[in-house]
Amino acid sequence: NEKMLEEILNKYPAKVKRNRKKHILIRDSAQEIQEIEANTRTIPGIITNRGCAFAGCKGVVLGPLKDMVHIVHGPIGCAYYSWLTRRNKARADEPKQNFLAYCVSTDMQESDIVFGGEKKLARMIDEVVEIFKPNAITISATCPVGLIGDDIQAVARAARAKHGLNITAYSCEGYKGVSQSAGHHIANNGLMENIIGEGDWEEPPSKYTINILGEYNIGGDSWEVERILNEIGYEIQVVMTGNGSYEKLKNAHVAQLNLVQCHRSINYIATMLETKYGTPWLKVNFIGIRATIETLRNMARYFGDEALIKRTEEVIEKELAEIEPQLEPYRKICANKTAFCFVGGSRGHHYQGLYEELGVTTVLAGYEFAHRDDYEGRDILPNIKADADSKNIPDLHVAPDERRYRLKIPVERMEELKQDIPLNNYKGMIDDMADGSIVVDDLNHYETEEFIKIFKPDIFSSGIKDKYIPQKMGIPTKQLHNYDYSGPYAGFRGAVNFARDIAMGFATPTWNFIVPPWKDQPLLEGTIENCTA
Ligand code: CFM
Ligand code: HCA
Repeated sequence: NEKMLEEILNKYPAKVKRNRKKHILIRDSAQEIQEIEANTRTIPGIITNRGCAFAGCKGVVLGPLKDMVHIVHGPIGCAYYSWLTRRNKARADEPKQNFLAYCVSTDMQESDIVFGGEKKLARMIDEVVEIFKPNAITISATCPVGLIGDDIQAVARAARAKHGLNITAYSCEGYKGVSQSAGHHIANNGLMENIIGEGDWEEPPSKYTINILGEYNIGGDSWEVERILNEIGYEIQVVMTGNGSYEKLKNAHVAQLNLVQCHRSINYIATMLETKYGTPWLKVNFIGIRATIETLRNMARYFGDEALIKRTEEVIEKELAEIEPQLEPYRKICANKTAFCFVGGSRGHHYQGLYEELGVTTVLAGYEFAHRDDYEGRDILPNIKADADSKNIPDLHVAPDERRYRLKIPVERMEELKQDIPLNNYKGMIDDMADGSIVVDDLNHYETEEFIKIFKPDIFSSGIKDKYIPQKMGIPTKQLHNYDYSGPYAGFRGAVNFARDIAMGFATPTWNFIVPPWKDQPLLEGTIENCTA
């Protein structure tokens, strides 16, 4: 309640307290609007889980595109850290066109910082073309590149002319934004400007051609989603960007519908595709059984074809018959448990439904770097004031493509559908949370410990940086970023994998060997005055 929150915040200096107070709320559905501050600078010195703009651009959005070589211009650490650690899986469509297992970097040294690294970068591009012959190349900038003023855009333009290959540069220096979110925006702009629409296709290859946006094939998630969609009869042009490729991305403009899984990282492309090609987007969620079913039904409604609607129901029925018996033993173990669910920019919301279906209540959730609309819903977009940090990354000016713009469905039908399905829209996380639960933006180490002491959740789901805090307190954790060698968790079969993994967490006796601090230390500390005994 309010008092306990106040106590946590009281440990902060006054200025920090004022700041953090705006990033935390207790869910109360009686209030019509609950506002939260998000996408602002982290207080220096607070141990945050956030990453940088380079991580969002190269690591998240560009990195999974498999038939391109992604050059990291900078000291080796940034390249090394973003070298498949996110477990975005890929299989080559064409022989020898999957370069994800390589870590390609200019490995800048002190002398490059002093004398400039442009020549070294140009030489590296020549080498990459010669050795790998990739379909395209990206160059991502790390912090020192911007500080010393290397003009990577000029190097890319020259290399493009020299090699006749799509070579583009991304000025995504780590400091370009307050988190990885800025890097998503930079990558979205670059892909839209330089790759999407480059292909020469004019028509979709099948009746139900779609793109999947904001799905990165972590632990194989998009393979499970594609399996289901293919079975129903959809043609997937490209997944952005999990297991995606330059070859498929360049013809993404032909799709009749764009699905958006992670809105936070890719809403920019979704809206630009609508403006330029007239393709609507549908907010989907393939995490959780109910969410997957609802998504499949919404897709079928969009296309409105009786045969497709029937086929959708058949597939749902068949899939449920397969997974329900498998889920049963795990459901027994998971019943009546509680969870914290703190992830980057959309999973903190997406996983709550899956938890609930397994009997686990989310008592605290939040995002590292999401924006207010991810918490409060898309309708509040007009109320968000852009600050200097968010203005740093310009919105691209996109206009309807004279030749290729087509209305995919009539305007009236679109308006009608919008009443029932999340076309070009989405709800926020706050709306879906139970009264009394806590929503925290940019949760830090101190608050993690304090909230754990209060709620003593049965499981803590987050990332590699914060998972050791709860573990040391005797609480099982579930990595919801790269899934810790497990997955897929999406779709029907993924739900079974997830149930199995968290049930293992609950059932393992390991945690009984760790004594949490509240079992051998008093939660309240103090002295008793005037004690005569
Ligand atoms: Fe989207 Fe993602 Fe996420 Fe994200 Fe990420 Fe990720 Fe994430 Mo880690 S794109 S916002 S920048 S769903 S890498 S696959 S798990 S923080 S919640
Ligand atoms: C990133 C990638 C990351 C990190 C995960 C973590 C991922 O932000 O650069 O902190 O555990 O999902 O791999 O979000």
